[in-house]
Amino acid sequence: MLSFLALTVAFATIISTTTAHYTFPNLLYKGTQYPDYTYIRRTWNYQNYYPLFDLTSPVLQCFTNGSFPNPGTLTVSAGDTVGFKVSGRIIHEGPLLFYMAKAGFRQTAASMTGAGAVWVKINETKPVITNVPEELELYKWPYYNAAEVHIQIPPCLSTGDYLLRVEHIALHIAFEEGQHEFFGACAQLKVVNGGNGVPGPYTSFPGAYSSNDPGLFLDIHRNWTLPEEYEVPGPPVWSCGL
Ligand SMILES: [Cu+2]
Repeated sequence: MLSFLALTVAFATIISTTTAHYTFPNLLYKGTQYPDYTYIRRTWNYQNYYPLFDLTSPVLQCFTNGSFPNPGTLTVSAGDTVGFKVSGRIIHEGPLLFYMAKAGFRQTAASMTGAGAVWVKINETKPVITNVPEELELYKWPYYNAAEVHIQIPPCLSTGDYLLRVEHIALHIAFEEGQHEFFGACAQLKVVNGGNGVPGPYTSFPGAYSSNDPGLFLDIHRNWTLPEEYEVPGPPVWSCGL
């Protein structure tokens, strides 16, 4: 009886670990939700939804490992908004980030790897302070519990092929060094009607983050009195200055 109980508890733990995690399998554009891994590279965890912990891994580039089918490339205009549907919901606390990388000479969105200093951060979200008295926490992560996330392609971005990288960093157990959980994916886009923006600074994956970054190694539950000063890891955001 005892062993049956132990087995049941172990099984329940496995189930909750799996269902607690999330991927970004569906692109959303102009009211259409595309099928799984259409225009989005199939991620290493597409079946088990595991978090990535290793900040030194090239898997961090696009959350792919080994080969994956070419998902195709979607044509969008600079300034358009695209989204990612979440498998389930983002049920961990932490920042949401977006990066873009432009295909180099003789590369396309489909052929580029995402290696090297090619990435520019185009958006990041910090926690926000709430003053609602009934809230247990004094702050909220804007994308906590989100079922989809959206990003505007910078209106001044130059025309060309790009990878658009979404990333959510879960910090609920980040009080232990190295216990940040990374989730994300890359969409393959052809950006048309672009502008003359000059993006930067550029960063690389791996390389953008280290395990003792103040935004990756902290206790968000206790002794954290100034969430508005939370430092989102990685380079500063580039925008068109609009
Ligand atoms: Cu987790």
